[in-house]
Amino acid sequence: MTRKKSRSRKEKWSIGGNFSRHRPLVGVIMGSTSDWETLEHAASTLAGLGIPHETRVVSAHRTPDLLFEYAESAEQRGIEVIIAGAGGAAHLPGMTASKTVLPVLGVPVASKSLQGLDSLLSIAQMPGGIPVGTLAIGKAGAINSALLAAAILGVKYPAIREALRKFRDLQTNRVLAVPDPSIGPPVNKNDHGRRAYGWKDRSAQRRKKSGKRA
Ligand code: RP5
Repeated sequence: MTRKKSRSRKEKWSIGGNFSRHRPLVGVIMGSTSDWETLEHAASTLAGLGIPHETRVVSAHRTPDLLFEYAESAEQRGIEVIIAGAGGAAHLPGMTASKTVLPVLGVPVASKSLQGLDSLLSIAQMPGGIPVGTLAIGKAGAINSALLAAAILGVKYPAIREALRKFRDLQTNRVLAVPDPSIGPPVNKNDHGRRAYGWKDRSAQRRKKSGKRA
């Protein structure tokens, strides 16, 4: 069900370059399938920007050999940025970073007992010498990990840089489109920022249903 949700999100604001046949540039890994709920926001953001990526479950504690293999082979396989999300004693991002010189962006997944504060500290408090770019806990961090990956890749790939610029413009337009939230969004079908984010014009839907014209 969640995979379906990601596809529709991609369709709503796909603004990226034509990288569809390209090898994955970003590896999105997570410690458990339960982390997908969070990391899918990284994946769908990458998809929206047109950045080829792969998604894998790699557990630092339960599949340590797989983690080493993944991190050691990533560069050779053409991966340029790794996004690693984990919760609790979140060792995945740090251990991955210790086995590759690729940039590793860590996403702290909200844990049940400590709401992700444990994940955040486990990921951020790396010893000097092995950095992990640590994002915010949960969905915001997952989205931002993808945007940061885009910014890193954008230095080398102009199409990704432009996709990121477009994303930022759409985001700005979305905010400016609603100066007063008590009034609601203007009914303007040419508002690309609004449509790009799948903002449903409910009053238009209601009018259509009742057969009334605007
Ligand atoms: C961590 O333990 C995972 O990253 C996950 O966030 C957490 C719980 O894992 P499950 O018990 O849901 O598999 O390693």
